[in-house]
Amino acid sequence: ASNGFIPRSGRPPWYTSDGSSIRDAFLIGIAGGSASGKTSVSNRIIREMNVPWVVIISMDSFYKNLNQEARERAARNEYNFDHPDAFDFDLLHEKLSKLKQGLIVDIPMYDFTTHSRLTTTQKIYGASVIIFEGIFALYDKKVFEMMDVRIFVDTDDDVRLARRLKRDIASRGRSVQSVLDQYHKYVKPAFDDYIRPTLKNADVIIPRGLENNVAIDLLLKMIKRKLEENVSFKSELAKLHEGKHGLP
Ligand code: UZR
Ligand code: MG
Repeated sequence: ASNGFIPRSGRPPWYTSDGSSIRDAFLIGIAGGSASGKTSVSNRIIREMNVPWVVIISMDSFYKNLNQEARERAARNEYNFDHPDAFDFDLLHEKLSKLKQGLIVDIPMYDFTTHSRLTTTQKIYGASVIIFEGIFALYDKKVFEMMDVRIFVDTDDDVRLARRLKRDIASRGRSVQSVLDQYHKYVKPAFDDYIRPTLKNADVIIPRGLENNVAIDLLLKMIKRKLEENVSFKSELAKLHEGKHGLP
């Protein structure tokens, strides 16, 4: 995609000097139940790929802004944050499409204490690899069809519940009772009804999450190979079509 001139400070290697993009960013989706290890797997991929311009975007950024009535329900634990309706998939699609074209994008920032979008955003200046992680990463067709690799982290329910208990008590100031209540009321039904079925949209399933070194090593090799193929294919194309623009 040629986007005309894009002002930027420093440019990824696949931009020509006039600011046009000669290849799309590589988009990896990582889905899985709550506390399955999506964030940890994403961080490990980023660390081990060791390529510049790699970003993680979390589904949490795309929670809908709640109105007063919904905010009151949320305060009473009567709002379902584990349901697909809680997310703004149109906005998500718009932002990921732009990132895929290498454009600068403002990602919303969500404040879970007020259940609303902050006025500030996170600016992302074109990435070569975008990892999008979240419980519904593989739920919306127009979103998952954009992805180059679709991953589902498949961790046992009991392991996930144990982790969720620890995490919410340690970092979200919750009680055992409230975590269990939320788990039975929202988290478990959402997993069974909406999240687990997205396993069929995955290219790769990682059993046991971050503990699975063999699967993660295979995945890293595959991503690296795909990236190399993509770079060389697109650079050949670019040379053919533009003559003067080679990749560095
Ligand atoms: P993961 N969630 C929170 O409780 N607080 C936050 O600040 C962000 C997310 C919950 C969310 C969902 N539901 O169950 C889960 N609520 O985290 C998804 N309320 O996040 O995939 O990291 O477990
Ligand atoms: Mg997470």
